[in-house]
Amino acid sequence: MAEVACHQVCQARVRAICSVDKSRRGISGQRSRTRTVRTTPLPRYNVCMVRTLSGIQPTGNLHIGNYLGALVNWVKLQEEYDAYFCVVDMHALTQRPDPEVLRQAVRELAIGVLASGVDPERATLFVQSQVPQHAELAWVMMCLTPLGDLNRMTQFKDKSTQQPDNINAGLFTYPVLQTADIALYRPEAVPVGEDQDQHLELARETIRRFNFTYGGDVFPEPKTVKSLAPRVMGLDGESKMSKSKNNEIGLFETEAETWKKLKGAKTDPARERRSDPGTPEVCNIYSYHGFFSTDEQRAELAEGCRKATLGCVDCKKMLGTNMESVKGPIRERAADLRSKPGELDQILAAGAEKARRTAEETMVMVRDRIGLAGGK
Ligand code: AQP
Repeated sequence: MAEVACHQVCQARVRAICSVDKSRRGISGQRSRTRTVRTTPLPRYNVCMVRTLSGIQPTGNLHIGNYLGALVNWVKLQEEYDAYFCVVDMHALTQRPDPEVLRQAVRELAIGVLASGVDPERATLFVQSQVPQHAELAWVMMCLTPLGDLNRMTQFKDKSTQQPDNINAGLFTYPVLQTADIALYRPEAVPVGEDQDQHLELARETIRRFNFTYGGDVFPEPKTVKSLAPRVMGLDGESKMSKSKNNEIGLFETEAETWKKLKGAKTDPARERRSDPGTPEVCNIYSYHGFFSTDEQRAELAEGCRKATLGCVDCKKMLGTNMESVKGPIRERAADLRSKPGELDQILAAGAEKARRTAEETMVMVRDRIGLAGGK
């Protein structure tokens, strides 16, 4: 295919992937009202594939917010894109974790990503610290990022409140390292949850500034691929589900562990007694049904809630069962991967090798443009 025609096909594919197809089914196969990404499988190593990059922090146990907000998307994206998925352990340093805990968290996270369906034959899965070019490009991007832009980042303000005894410079410059993570692989599309919108906008601005300052053809300006579940709320119903907020349903939790959490979770406050009618749309538990239950089940639950013919416990039980049908197989695959540590090592080593090659190609161009040693 001629280069121009190939580029046009790629652009058309980005537009198709970024569009919404309401007719498809949700994660557990049921008809869903949530936004879904259209997928048209391509040959595995199509050179024309548009590149994408996304990362996840090894800061605790994966939860269903990470799964619905990021991993479900990744599994779809690997069919469409030349996908790079990264365990961002350098970002996790901003929380000053115990070294052994961090090492273990990296492995567990990689296991979770693979068990959720990311296929190392299709996507490149790697650990950020195995590609030193991330830190190198972060410094370049740091020198292009106005302090005022970083001052506006709401995540820094949130994290500073969460860890008042450890407000370090890494926490402040976190979005710059994230800009480098993205730019290094020159992706044309980046999937984000709502919590990352502001950081991606900053990354785009910094990339524009680099291109304007040093010449416009090093980095494409990545488009956003909206997540299927941009903001999954925590069990408290007050803030987004977060590893560090103790409001999560863990992806690897057993059915019994999940039930313990669901049992005590808040529902519509109007339903004090079983005979009190409620409003499903204001109930956090009902919002989870949106991801795990069928249209028919949701209609039945909504009617039962409004007419007070169905109690919150029954509603939670159905949710627990439906969640388990998604989480159970993931737990089994994770257990299998844990039993083969050598296989995980090989996957991560191969991923890192490929990521380093791509990253070095970028850095050769960058060093050349900005006047550092080591350009072409
Ligand atoms: N609640 C959520 N709803 C939808 N998407 C979410 N993501 C995280 N929480 C939700 C998406 O998961 C990906 C990886 O996130 P991360 O772990 O790297 O960082 P995070 O967003 O800061 O996640 P946590 O759980 O809140 O971690 P901590 O508490 O350590 O900061 C991203 O794509 C994110 O959008």
